[in-house]
Amino acid sequence: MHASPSPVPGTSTRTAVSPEVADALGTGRPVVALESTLLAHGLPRPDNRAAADAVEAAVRAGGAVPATIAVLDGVPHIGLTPEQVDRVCADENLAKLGVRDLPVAAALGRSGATTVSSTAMLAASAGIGVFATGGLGGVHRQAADTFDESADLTALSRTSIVVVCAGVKSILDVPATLERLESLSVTVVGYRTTAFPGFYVTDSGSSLDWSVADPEQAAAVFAFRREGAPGAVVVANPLPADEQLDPALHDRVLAGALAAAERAGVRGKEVTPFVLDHLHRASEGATLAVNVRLVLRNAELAGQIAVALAARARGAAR
Ligand code: PSU
Ligand code: MN
Repeated sequence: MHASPSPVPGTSTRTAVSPEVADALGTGRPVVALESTLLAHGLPRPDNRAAADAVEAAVRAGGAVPATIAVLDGVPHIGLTPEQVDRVCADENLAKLGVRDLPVAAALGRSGATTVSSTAMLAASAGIGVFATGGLGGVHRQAADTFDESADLTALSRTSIVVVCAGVKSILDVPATLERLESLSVTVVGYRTTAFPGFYVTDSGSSLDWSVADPEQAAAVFAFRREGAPGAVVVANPLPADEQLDPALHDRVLAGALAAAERAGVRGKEVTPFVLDHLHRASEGATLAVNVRLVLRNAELAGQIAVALAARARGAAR
């Protein structure tokens, strides 16, 4: 199967949509976007390759068509062939592309993995309503000094999409990130909980005002959000307590990872990959297993929400 470039309304005519995704979008079947930065920069090689397949399978288990997004030779691809996923997972020098990097990659013909910010933007422009990831980027713990705040936040303030995640990465300042999400008017709901999840752990310690009980409610919230104001609906989906990382282990390895990043003088977009990699090593793979598990759960729930959204659209058309 080859992804033949087909133009998407509202995006560069050089965006390539895979035949399966184009067909699903054209016939109103549910589609879930998946990002590639978590594969290329968040999970170690070669485990990332199996994770990529498992995440797509989880979307299908939820009832939707997966659309993994990456930029290859300057062209944003929505839906990848197995060979293209190989490339994303194997290339050690693959760039990490946020929204601001997309025009440069396009102009210079470069390849890169897309973050939450750029994946959300490309997905929404292609008409995809639901996106699954692991944990959002946000306000880093030293942000008062470094100003390091993920572009994910501002992108979500202006992009109409549902993002299913396990909260924000626990390497961040979680309460500060929730404050920024409020300032930016991003809708945030817990999935069957008002305890905001803490990525590797079930409960971050921060709480939410709202929760939804099922995929239909999540889809309904998004339907109203889309009519009202641009911006995302974040569906925060916690790991069950018996599947989370041991919170004591979490706190111990996290402190070590943040200290190592500080000592190494890591800055900018290298911080998140560096800290995640350190955690995977320091926990002897425990954070890696939990990271993959939470992404799979989010992908399946995203598939179910996409199904509910497609059913609403059919109902409205009747
Ligand atoms: N979720 C994961 N692992 C990841 C990410 C999300 O489980 O590696 C990625 C996403 O692509 C997100 C990025 O956009 O981390 C945030 O990077 P930064 O903090 O540099 O904005
Ligand atoms: Mn940053």
